[in-house]
Amino acid sequence: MIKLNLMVNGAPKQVICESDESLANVLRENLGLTSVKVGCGTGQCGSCSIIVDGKLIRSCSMKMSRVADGAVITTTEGIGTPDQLHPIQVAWIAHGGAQCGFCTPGFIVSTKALIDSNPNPTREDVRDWFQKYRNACRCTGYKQLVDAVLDAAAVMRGDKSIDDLSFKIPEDGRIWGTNYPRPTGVAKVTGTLDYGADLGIKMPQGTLKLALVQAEVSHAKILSIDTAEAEKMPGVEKIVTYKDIKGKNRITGLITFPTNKGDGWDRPILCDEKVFQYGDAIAIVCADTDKNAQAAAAKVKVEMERLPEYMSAPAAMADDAIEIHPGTPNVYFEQRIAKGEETGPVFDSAAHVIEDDFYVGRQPHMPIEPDVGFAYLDDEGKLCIHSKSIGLHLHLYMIAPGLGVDPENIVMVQNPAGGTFGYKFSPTMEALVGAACLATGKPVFLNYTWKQQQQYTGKRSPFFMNVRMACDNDGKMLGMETDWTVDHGPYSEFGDLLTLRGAQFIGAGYDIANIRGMGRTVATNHAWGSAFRGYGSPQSEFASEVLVDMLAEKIGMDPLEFRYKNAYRKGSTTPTGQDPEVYSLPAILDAVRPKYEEAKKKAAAGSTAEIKRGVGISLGVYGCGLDGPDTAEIDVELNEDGTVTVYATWHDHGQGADIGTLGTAHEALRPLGLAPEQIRLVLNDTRTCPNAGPAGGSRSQVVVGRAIKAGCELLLGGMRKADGSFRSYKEMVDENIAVRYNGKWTAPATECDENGQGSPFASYMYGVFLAEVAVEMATGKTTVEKMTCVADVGKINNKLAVDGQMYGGLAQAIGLALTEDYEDIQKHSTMKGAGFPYIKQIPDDIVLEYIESDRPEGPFGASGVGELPLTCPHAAVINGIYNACGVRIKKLPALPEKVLAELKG
Ligand code: MCN
Ligand code: FES
Ligand code: FES
Repeated sequence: MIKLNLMVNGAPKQVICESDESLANVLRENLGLTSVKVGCGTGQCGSCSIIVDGKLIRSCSMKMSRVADGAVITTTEGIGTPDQLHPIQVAWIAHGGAQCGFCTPGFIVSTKALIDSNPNPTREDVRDWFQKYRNACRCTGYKQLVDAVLDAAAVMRGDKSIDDLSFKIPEDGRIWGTNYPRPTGVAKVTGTLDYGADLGIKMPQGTLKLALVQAEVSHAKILSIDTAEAEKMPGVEKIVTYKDIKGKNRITGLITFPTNKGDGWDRPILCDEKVFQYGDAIAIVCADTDKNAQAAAAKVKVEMERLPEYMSAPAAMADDAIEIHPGTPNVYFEQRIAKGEETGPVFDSAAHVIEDDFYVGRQPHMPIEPDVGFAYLDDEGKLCIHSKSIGLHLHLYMIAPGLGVDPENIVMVQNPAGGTFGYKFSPTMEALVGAACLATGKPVFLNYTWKQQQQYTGKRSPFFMNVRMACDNDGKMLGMETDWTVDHGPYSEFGDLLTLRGAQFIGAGYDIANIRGMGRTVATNHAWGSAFRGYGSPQSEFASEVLVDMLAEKIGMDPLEFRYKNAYRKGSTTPTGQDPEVYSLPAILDAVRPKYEEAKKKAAAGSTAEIKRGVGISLGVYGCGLDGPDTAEIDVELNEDGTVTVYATWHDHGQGADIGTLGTAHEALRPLGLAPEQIRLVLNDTRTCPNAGPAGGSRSQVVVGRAIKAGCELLLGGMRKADGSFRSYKEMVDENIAVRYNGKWTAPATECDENGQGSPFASYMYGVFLAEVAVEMATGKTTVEKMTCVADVGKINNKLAVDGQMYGGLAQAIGLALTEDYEDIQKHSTMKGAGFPYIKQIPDDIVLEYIESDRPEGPFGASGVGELPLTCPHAAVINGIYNACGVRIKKLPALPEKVLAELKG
């Protein structure tokens, strides 16, 4: 133990701690300064940034033995507070800099250090600074952060006033369509919002800390699990194995497709007979401290017999491959697409045909906040589980039978989440904390390390695709043939649905009358497939968007004009035979055209022998909703003080469920003339909120939004008097009129049939992406210098949120195009190793433009936005690389060595 006297945020503090403890942990746990977030824990993300003796440091990597006695420390708590915000915090809110907000305190401190050393930084200075200090953000794409820093510096210099940055409610009182800041903004920028790990510190005394015993092989038979030595380790309360689990010990995928050859009960909570993938949980150590739990976990002995590891779909499909789940073939689901005429004769008589193979790989989600959660039994004996779940009701039913608890006896709550990007569409640790809580009867807490986040949560499922397209001499597309194979890892949940996306989105955006194809889902031993922003569209549309470029080139047509000729217009149908709800693609392409022509000129002028510049475009389409009659329910209640409360499970990844709910309810309740703060939000707790469905498929603004609108209209109906004025709460009660209403909406949509035909989504989002890239000829390194996107996401509820979605998604698409991967389990288990895009990889020059077509089914004309920016911008980057240097990368990511090899080849 050592004792230090520190000056923390202006106050003297004494700490007594282990000398090898990290400064981040001491600040968080000993001093309660939970604005200091631990993301990567290894110096790669900057979320733990603080200032020590005037220097910006990453406190996770500083041991207490290196902290000088008397050190002066500043954390976000010392920069500003909710009732006294610092200009940096005001600017962060004004520019929408905090989406999930997990990186935010680290950025705020980093910005403070930057402006202290350079009061008038340029945009490039800011970018250099955040790159140097490794401040990483997965949500924002960085541009709004640079905007915020410049504005904050201007205020601090006296060139602008705080008032210049503050949002002013328009005279008509309407916040719909404005930059109204999200309600959680203040808590995020001040570091006062408690995420899962912060809440964990604040759990009651006696809360057990959990450590997992995990597989370090990808496929094996378990022969024995020996916990004897581990049980004797200090502080150990219990070691939970499959024998302690009272239910089926399986997480059910709630199998959706009757033609699936599996039964959906393939994912163990704790492995019993077999290990199916690297990282699988075998046992849980419950102990008094994290360190004791981890030390004991290392002593659990698991005897295994190794089995062949099938690390890709082709390997698992080989004739001699054994069944990963005995009794279920490795190829366990097939989805056909058949639209229009047989394609054989169409291709035989077509003037031009093109065909190629494509691969989009195992993109990791890489939220800065690793997975975290806890469980306890409440006073009614209910099992309460708090986690990052973005589908509380869904997950409750997925884990209840495995745990052996009635669904009515489980309560699920979402903690503020530091980004999920879809990985939390699958349960991760919910069943683990549930099992540990049930086995010990005590509150339990589990925080993954970033490495565990990488190794034991789902990933984007790789698609192996072959696509053929035919067109006539004028470039009119005539037919398409597709074949796609989905590597879904060992667990089947939602794999069939993902495979259907190949039928729905290969070739989306184009009027193609005749399509034939087949897709299949394959079990492998690599990471299990979970939802990831775009869900199947980034794979599907990559193939068609690159092939369209190749076809355009083959017939000597400009790729934009080829797209313009074939884009949906009245009379066109989607690959599933649905009439699009709006036809905005031609207008979007018209808006892109002048920018594209300009970009081509700039690229030609800017190319040298060493650096070739090029321009690529692509088109993206995705549906908003779960397939078919997607439903949401919310409650809305008039309170005694005249305020209104909305109860909903609009789950928040960080995208802005708070502002989404508020903006929609405020618009729906406009006749009441409420100020925004008179609408209260109770979100994401199954005890208090009806089931509004998971926050996947960019569905919430449309589907939950319509339910909110419906509920608010019912409330207004109850409050409205004959003369058109509204009853007060008291009048409602006196007249015995209900003050709480249930709003419900079901999308008028139909699921796809066995031919992949149907009208699965009531609303879609559309966009065209323009990438301007530079390729360094000596190394093959690609830099995206500018991105432009013209999008139609319907009428916009909140402009800051929508811009933020777009910037952040585009950044993830650039990562997908150039660096991100989780193929090599060891190499790709750190942020840097997995190709996480830091600020210098993302252009500062990003241009967004919207065409707001009124959506017939969306609330107040809105469609969704969340996934549009990750549908297919990566194809624009890849097409840009070809345009620059003649190299066509068909297997992502386009790492420098791959581009260089092609250049040399
Ligand atoms: N919005 C709007 N106007 C519109 C459409 C949407 O103002 N016309 C706003 C909404 O109010 C909401 C946001 O944009 O604040 C996204 O809305 P929507 O497209 O309906 O998506 P969901 O709310 O259902 O969010 C889910 C979606 C998905 S599926 C993933 S994955 C995702 C995403 O959003 N993961 C994210 N965005 C993310 N953003 C962050 N920061 N972190 C994630 O993990
Ligand atoms: Fe410290 Fe990531 S750099 S937590
Ligand atoms: Fe930066 Fe989410 S806001 S990681």
